[in-house]
Amino acid sequence: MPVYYDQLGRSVELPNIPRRIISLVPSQTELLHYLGLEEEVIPVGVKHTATKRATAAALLACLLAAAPALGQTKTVLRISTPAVPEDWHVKMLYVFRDELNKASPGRFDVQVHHSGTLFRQGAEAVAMQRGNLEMALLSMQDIARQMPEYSIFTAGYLIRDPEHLAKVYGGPIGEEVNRRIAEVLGIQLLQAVYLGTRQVSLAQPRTVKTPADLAGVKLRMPGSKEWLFLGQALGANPTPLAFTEVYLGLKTGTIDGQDNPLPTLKSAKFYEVTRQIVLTGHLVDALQLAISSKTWHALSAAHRAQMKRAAAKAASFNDENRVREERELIEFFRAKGIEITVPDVAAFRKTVQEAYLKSEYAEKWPRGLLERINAVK
Ligand code: KDO
Repeated sequence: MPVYYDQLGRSVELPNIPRRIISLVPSQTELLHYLGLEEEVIPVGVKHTATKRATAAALLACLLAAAPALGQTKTVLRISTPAVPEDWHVKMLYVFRDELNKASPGRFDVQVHHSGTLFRQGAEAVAMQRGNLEMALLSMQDIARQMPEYSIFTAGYLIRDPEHLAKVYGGPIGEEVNRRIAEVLGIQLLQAVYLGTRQVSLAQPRTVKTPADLAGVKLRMPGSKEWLFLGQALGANPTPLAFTEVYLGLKTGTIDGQDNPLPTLKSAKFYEVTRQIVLTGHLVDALQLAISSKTWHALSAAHRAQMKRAAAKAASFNDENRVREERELIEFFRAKGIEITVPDVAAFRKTVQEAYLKSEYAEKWPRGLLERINAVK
């Protein structure tokens, strides 16, 4: 039996609206829209505890009051990301938009702002907290800046592979972390997506077997101390630079190298100014599709559910394409004349893990969380 929700997310039962009135609007969908209601089909036999009966009179009054306005204003959802349009996680945002539009035609105006044109990289979380931005693709490094205990998610060689990543963020650990982040930061993490496995790339080739071989290499990292620490743990000389500046930095020699997953090297065209890729695989990295609590709480329960479903579809699209590309790109880069080298990954893992474990970051990690993450199979 269909259940209808009002804008506060309360479910209501529709009264018998006289045919005379129904004939004023072209379809049941539009009628619901004018009433400020939406439809969600709840399987027969599932009891919806919050169901409240609204009287026919109240709904009719609501219909008559809403009729002249013919439709409510759309909720604008601006999504900010530094990524370029060719990147899977930007393409994914259009999947999110289209899925949401399919579920709720005309209700949302999803605007994708890529290439850091709306907010610069790293500024998105604060913009959301100040009410200046509705949505963003955040990194766990952005979160850790305000919640140092979650720097655990920025540690190299912690998450093992994309499956481990999906299980950690999509299981009880993710649920707990998301709840805490919502409470403390006023930001809801809708969906974790796979950014990829980060590798080191260099503008000029050199022998890199162990972290000692990266000594003195100006390795570009995004501009926060959590990122710089990762560069340092890898043995390099970390140099902060915004994502949008990396191509030029590699070309002009301001930086010697950078670290990013292979699909990013392709979409942002870094490979054009790269001579060597060192397969360190040092960070199996996630991004979080996030929405400000202010925007989230203004939505009905049904809209929130639609948004979650749209985010999950977008994530599958992104994750499948990224994982596939990571497999295929080695050959693509080789064909471009880029040298692909395999270092002593065990040596990198040991050095990086030790650096994290004895850092001030590890002191703040929630007790037992490291063991719980490692135990996720
Ligand atoms: C980068 O700047 O290297 C990085 O990979 C960091 C990520 O957290 C994320 O911001 C990403 O850039 C952008 O989405 C571009 O892919």
